[in-house]
Amino acid sequence: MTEPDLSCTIAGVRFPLCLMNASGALCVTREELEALGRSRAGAIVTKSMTLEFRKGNPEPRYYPFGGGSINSMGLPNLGYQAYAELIPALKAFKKPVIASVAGLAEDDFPEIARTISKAGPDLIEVNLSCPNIPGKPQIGYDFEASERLIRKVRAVVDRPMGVKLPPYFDPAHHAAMADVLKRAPVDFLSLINSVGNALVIDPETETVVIKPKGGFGGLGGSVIKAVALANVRAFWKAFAGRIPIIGVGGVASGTDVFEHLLAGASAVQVGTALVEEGTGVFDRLAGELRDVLKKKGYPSSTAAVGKLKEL
Ligand code: RRO
Repeated sequence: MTEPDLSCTIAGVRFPLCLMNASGALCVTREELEALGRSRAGAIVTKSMTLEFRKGNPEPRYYPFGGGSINSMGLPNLGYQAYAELIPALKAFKKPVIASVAGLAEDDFPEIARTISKAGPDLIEVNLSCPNIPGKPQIGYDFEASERLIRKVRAVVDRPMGVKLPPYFDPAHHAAMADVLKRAPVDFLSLINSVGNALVIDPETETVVIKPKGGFGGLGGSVIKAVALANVRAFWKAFAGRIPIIGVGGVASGTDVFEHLLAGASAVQVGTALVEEGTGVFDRLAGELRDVLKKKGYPSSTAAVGKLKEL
């Protein structure tokens, strides 16, 4: 059998490999973004950007443990102007550049999006789901605010745009967000952000493991894979596969990628495994995915998308 094709196309943009970093993972500085450019990653995703430079929350603010990680980074980033200046240089790596847009207030989002769109990223990912800013609830859990914000951003960008959503845990919430997206359409979905406001405890020292918010933070890694798969599947079904999905959550092996594809993802992003392993993770995952697809008789990653069987 010839080698499986691991490329994909999302919102008209071709990715040479259906694997990339999750926003937040090794993508804040110019050096980190260029390292992603040089790596096997199929795209370069920026850290979510705000109007101003942010140092982020006090440390320790990231803690890996067997099975995953907890973080409360607090949106450390260079500020959107810096990313607007960086994007043209990042495009020299000949792979898609995805600008992740955030904000501390609703009107920050369109202001940032307008300028960043002009810098020419291939796609814009609007982060509706940061769980770690004290006093700021995740926008994706407020359906009216989400719809308002999507409309405002859509009106000022001329690049394909998608939204990064928080995990939902009830079909009523999947349906409510799907209704928002039917009224205020986007070009792709990134599912899911970390599982917000989890608490990891070190029983030895009897303490929390990260400093911000009394130890509460966003859970990532293998422990959230099942939640991520459920959200990918729910939205894939809600739109009968018509909105491309980037799966995020618990991807640490080629088999994990394959499961995201089966659930309905066209590509996947890697967070915890990238932070723990470095950019070599994309080579390993690409090799493992190729082997899984070969063994299963799929000619391409695209051929597996949404092919999950139900009982
Ligand atoms: O910076 C963070 O604390 C952070 C963000 Br913006 C996000 O969207 N998800 C996350 O787990 N951490």
